[in-house]
Amino acid sequence: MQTLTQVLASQPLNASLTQVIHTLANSAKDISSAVRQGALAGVLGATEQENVQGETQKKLDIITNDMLKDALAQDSHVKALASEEEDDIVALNSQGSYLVCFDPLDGSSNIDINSLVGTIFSVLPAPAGDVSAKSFLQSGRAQVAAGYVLYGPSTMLALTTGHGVQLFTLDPSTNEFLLTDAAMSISPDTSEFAINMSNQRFWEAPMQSYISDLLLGKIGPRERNFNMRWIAAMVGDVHRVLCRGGIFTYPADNKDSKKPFKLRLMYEANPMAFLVEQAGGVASTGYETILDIEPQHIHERVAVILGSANEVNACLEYHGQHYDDQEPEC
Ligand code: AFP
Repeated sequence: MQTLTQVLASQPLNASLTQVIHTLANSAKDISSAVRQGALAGVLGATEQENVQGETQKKLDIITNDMLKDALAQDSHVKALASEEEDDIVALNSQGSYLVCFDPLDGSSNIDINSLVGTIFSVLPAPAGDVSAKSFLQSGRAQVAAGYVLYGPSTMLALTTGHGVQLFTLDPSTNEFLLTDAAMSISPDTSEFAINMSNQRFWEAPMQSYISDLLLGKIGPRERNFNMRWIAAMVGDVHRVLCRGGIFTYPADNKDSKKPFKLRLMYEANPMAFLVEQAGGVASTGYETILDIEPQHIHERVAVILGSANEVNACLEYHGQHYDDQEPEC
C-alpha cells in the first residue's frame, strides 16, 4: 500500500504545499491519540469558555485547536490560519505561501458520548503583502487542498488537491497513513438522506416538500423508500456520502432569525464541497454552488445540500420551483 508521502510525490504539487499537507496530517495523528485517550486523559467535558460562534468550548476543542496552531506555526509555508475556535485570524510566517482554515474538532458535541468526530481543513494560496482576515476571503474554487481526518474505529484521512479524492487509513503499528482508496467516487443516485429532522417546522417551503416526499417513499412521487442517517458530525455524514452515496443537508431554518444557517463556509462547507465535487457529487446552498460563493466573513455560515449528483439535483428542482416564484430569502 502506498504511503501519503508516495501519493503526494506522484501528484504535480510544489514542495511547500506537500509540506503543509504533511504538517496537517502529522498534527491529526497527535489529535487522534488525544481523542482516543478521552476520559483517561481527563479531556472530556466542557470548559467555561465560549467561542466566537457563542458555543461552549469542549476541553478537546481547545486542546486540538492549540495542537494545530502550534504545528502550523512551525511550518514556514503557512502565512496565517483561521479556526472555528479563534475569533480572528492568527498570523504565522510572513514569508508563507499558504493560508489554512480548519475546524479542529468537528462534531465535538459527540465527544462525551464516544461518537464520531473529525478535523476539517482547507488550504488557500496566501496573497502577497501583509496578511489580514481579508486575505482569507477567497471563493472555494481557490482552494489548493482540502480534506478531513475522521477519528472513528479507524483514523482516516480524505484528501483532495484537485486530482480526485484519495482516502488513507492510519496504520496504528507504523503511525503511517496508507492509501486505501485511490479515487473515491460518489454514486449519482441514492436512497439515503441525512438531515436533523427536529428542525423540520423551521425549514423553508422547498426543503419541507422535498423531505416530505422522501418520507412518503413508495406511495409518494419518488416511488421508492428512503433511509435516514444523522451522525451530528458533518465529517461523519460526509464520509458516509463519499463511501456509499447519499444526500446530506443542513438547510436554512428560521429557528433563530439571527442565525438562519448552521454550517461554516470557510472550514466546513468549502472543504467538503471541494471533496464532494472532486468525487463527482454536487454541493449547493439550494440557490448557488457552494464553491462559487464569495465569502464576506471568515466565520460566515451557509446552507448546505451536498452528495449524490442526481439526488442533490432532485432537491434543487424543489428549490428551483420556489426560486422561480419569488426571490430566495437571504
Ligand atoms: P459541533 O461541532 O458543535 O458538535 O457541531 C457539529 C456541526 O457543526 C456539524 O458537524 C453537524 O453536521 C452539525 O453541527 C450538527 O448540528 P445539530 O447538533 O443541530 O444536529
